[in-house]
Amino acid sequence: MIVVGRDLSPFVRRVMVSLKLTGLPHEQKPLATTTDMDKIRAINPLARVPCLLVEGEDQPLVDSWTILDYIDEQAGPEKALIPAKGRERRAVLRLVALAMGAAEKAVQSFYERTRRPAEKQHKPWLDHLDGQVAGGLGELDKVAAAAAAKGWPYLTGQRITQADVSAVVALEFVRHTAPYLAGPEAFPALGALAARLDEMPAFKATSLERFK
Ligand SMILES: N[C@@H](CCC(=O)N[C@@H](CS)C(=O)NCC(=O)O)C(=O)O
Repeated sequence: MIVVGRDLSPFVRRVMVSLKLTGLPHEQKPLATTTDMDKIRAINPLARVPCLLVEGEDQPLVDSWTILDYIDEQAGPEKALIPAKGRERRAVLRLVALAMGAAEKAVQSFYERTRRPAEKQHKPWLDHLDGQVAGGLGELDKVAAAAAAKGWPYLTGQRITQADVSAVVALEFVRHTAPYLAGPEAFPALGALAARLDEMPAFKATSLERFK
């Protein structure tokens, strides 16, 4: 399967990390929304990344949620990153939704600041977006602190889930695109989780360092 998009996108990066953690064979076509829009639109009518091209499937899969669902199905129940059912599943989904909500708002804030001329930017709207980013990351930080206090290595217990992947990817995207919101001191418990996960090959291979 081929992932379309660059790891700079938090949605693409969480797909790439998930593929690496589950060990499924994959390639990447690193098309950028800034320079390759026509090629991306030809694959996804929404003109967004990520998309997943799967041999034998009629259509590309679009949206990271859909792609992660496919990855978990292919990985099987032992390796799936989102638990199949029950409280465990809801706990993970809640954290993933917080992380992706923060990431979506961070992307909007980034587009406002980088794609709109300064005189057309609306400060109250930017502040609102940044407040939503800080709200999501702040809640994830509390969960990370509570997990650490229980001696858990990951946000929801002893094994890594999509909650950890999406939370760390969201934090690192915000650090990269809005350092004024998430400097090294901010969100310390989530930052400690990120520092540990960054040592894993799946996170190292997709690091945002190369976009600096
Ligand atoms: N909900 C989507 C969000 C995807 C998304 O917004 N991707 C951004 C890149 S970070 C994009 O392609 N933006 C181009 C645009 O919307 O113009 C997902 O989870 O895949």
